[in-house]
Amino acid sequence: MMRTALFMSEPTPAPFRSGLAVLIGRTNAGKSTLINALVGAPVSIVTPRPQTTRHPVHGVVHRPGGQVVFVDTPGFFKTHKSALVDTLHQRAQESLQGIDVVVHVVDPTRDTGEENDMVNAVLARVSQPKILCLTKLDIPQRPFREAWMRLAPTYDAVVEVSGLTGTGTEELASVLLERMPEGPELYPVGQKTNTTIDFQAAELIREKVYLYTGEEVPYRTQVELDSIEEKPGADGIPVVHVNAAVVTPNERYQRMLIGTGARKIRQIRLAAQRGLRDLMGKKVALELDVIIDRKMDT
Ligand SMILES: Nc1nc2c(ncn2[C@@H]2O[C@H](COP(=O)(O)OP(=O)(O)OP(=O)(O)O)[C@@H](O)[C@H]2O)c(=O)[nH]1
Ligand SMILES: [Mg+2]
Repeated sequence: MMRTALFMSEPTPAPFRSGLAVLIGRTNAGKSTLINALVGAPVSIVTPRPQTTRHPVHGVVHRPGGQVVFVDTPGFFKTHKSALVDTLHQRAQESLQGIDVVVHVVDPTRDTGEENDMVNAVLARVSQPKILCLTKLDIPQRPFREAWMRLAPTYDAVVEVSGLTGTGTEELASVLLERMPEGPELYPVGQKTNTTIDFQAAELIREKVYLYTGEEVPYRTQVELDSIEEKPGADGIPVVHVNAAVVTPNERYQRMLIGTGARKIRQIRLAAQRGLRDLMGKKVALELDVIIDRKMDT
């Protein structure tokens, strides 16, 4: 009798929830920075240049009550028309399939421009719950905050965050988790992303290409990883040998990537080598070629 009473008074445990939340927004809004803050690791590359993200990278947030898998997407960008821009917009839209919640990431320091009209057109076709996420909360002047706040009634919730400092990210994770369906873990405990080490290494090199080259050069390049192999160094300490190539469509871009006296490619290589060392936690020797693939020149 006593036992039954005790048993009856115990609260029913909350169900485990899991699902996919896609981050969508204009380019440079801060989607990748936010995903990295949520996960607590650099799963997606970040640069100040538009259209940095090219692939829908997953960032996994594990909580005792569930799991939220964030899907990063290429940002919408209106400035120039190219095959790459079209592909990126296509990928962003495809990322909305099979997801549970949509997070519209906006930068309240910038005007709600044409690119946001493109995002709104995509969001209008979405039936899943929509969360408005205003980021860059660490910047004191956010002149477009009020304009976005007026749109709050058209969303299921509004959250303000800073991807840079992490403020508000815990709240965003909770708001999303409570909207996820009941279900098992989608990724094993501890796994932070869906990408391979080869992909991460190639992305890290691409990040440095974006940071060290100007104008349209980053948009006329891709990075291919040829091999990653660990060998004992002269002092017995293992060295990870990474061979990769920056691929570009013609000699003009090749020259720009190599730079006078090969200074540009050396800068890229050394910065990438440092990044790879941090990523792998081991000594890294990076060999980086710049090669031409004329098929890209279409
Ligand atoms: N101050 C501040 N800067 C931020 C914040 N989030 C992102 N940034 C900066 O904004 C720029 C763009 O950030 P990303 O995270 O690459 O933006 P994105 O939305 O992923 O951009 P795409 O991949 O091009 O669509 C970078 O220079 C970031 O450092 C933030 O919360 N505060
Ligand atoms: Mg990005």
